[in-house]
Amino acid sequence: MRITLVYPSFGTDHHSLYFPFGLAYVASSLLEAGHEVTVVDMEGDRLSVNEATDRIEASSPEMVAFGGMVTRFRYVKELTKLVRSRLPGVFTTAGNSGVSTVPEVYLKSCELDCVVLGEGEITAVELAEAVEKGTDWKQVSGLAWLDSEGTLQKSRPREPIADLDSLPWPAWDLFPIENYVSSIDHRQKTVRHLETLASRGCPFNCVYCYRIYGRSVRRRSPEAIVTELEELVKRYDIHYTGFPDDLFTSDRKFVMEVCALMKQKLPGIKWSCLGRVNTVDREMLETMKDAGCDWISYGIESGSDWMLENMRRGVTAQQCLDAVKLTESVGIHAEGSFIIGMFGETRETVKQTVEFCKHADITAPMLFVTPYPGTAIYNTALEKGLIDDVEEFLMKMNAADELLVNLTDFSNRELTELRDWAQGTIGRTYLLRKPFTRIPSLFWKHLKLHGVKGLWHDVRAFLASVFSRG
Ligand code: B12
Ligand code: SF4
Repeated sequence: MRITLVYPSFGTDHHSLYFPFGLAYVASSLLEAGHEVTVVDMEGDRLSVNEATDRIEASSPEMVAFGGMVTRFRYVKELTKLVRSRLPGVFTTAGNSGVSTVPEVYLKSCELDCVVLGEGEITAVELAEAVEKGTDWKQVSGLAWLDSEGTLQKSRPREPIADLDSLPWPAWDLFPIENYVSSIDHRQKTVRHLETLASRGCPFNCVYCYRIYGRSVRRRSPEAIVTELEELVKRYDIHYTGFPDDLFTSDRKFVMEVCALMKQKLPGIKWSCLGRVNTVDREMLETMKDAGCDWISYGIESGSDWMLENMRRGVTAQQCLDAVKLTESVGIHAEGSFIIGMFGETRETVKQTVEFCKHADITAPMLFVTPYPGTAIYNTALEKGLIDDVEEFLMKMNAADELLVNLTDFSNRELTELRDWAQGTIGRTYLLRKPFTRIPSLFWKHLKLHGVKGLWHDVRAFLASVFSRG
């Protein structure tokens, strides 16, 4: 069957590219099942909606399937309508975190015959087979659709894939892979890079987080991970990699095994991962460093114990500080991410976050808390009537640098001012500690990433920190 997979655009003016692993895994499973698969990658090829629609049409598909996280809803909406008008008989579906959390909104607003809930590889293959053979696709597990009355219907839930090593490697070559490999990486560095997925799931329970793979963690074998990385080196000459799992460091033994094998088989390769402050220790970090790890991003989120408790983080600000210092002390760069505007946020808690960053000597963008569908705070926001119209909310989503839903007692203006002040103060303190190296390096990074707009953003944040009050 001819199937076209569509990766909707990221929707920002950034210059780095993130490879869509989910869609690439679905693509390789469909290929393995014998289908003819085309990818229309709006992100990797920088396509406009019209260009993407032309390419979809030119691929003469019998089925079109859309990926993209919840922030790309508006593209799925627009594209599915265009596809339906140009290719009326084609079967349309979509997968990923958006459709898995708010399937009804997607099905009502977009031209989709059904959506794939959760892990997509096996469901997509069974769905394609049913559509191709003309059998009743509603019998396939892991799907949702609207019945003739417009009511949401779901088939049986799909069982998680027990053995991740059984999956074929992502179908990198169906995508404009060279654009990804040579793009600026997430550290804003220019180095040939491509990441790999080591595990699915996270055992923790933070209230702002949605885990498509749930709380029980499935891991690939270290051998399979390293063999895949060796292939990436051979095929694409990568020098840098990473593990964009929910949480790479959730199991110490696993991390140690992966590191031992990477050290042995991939000596020159450097890498990064997402970490959690209560899952690392000195020996583990030293082993990671020894195996090439040079960057860990910790979700710190707040410097206030009260806010961390509100977020069900299960860690204290002191633990966060210790982990950042420990990581830096073994020679790995520690990056922190921060959010502002959680239920219960006050001027005092924001000041604690600013103080935290001063002590930790780190800077990071401070993003507005957004109650993404599927999270505990989304349900609370709905209950409190803070989201009137879910579709409108999805249409506005982007990268959380805009305030979409205010969960605090501040007015929108107060919260935005507070964010600008905190962001600016954190950045200014960080830069002025080593002005001759840090200022030029930050400006250069932002210029590379966002052009002149990025620089202007920096200058504004700096001025805000000087002139606004905390
Ligand atoms: C890497 C990553 C990113 C990368 C980009 C990834 C990309 N290429 O799109 C970066 C760092 C840029 C990023 C940014 C953001 N991210 Co992000 N990100 C992730 C992360 C950690 C891994 C994604 C991944 O590759 N997973 C592995 C693959 C294999 O899984 P998958 O993508 O879910 O795909 C499977 C299924 O979804 C399904 N599927 C997927 N696509 C398709 C398509 C079809 C046709 C079918 C049938 C099935 C299907 O099958 C796949 C295989 O099983 C996830 C967490 C996670 N573990 O998923 C968060 C996550 C997706 N991100 C999230 C968020 C909130 C964001 C941001 C909004 C954060 C922010 N505040 O700015 C931004 C959005 C920016 C934007 N403009 O859109 C949330 C989404 C929440 C939600 N309810 O939807 C997640 C779930 C994190 C979380 N735990 O809350 N992110
Ligand atoms: S934020 Fe990180 S640690 Fe918390 S539940 Fe999500 S993936 Fe796990």
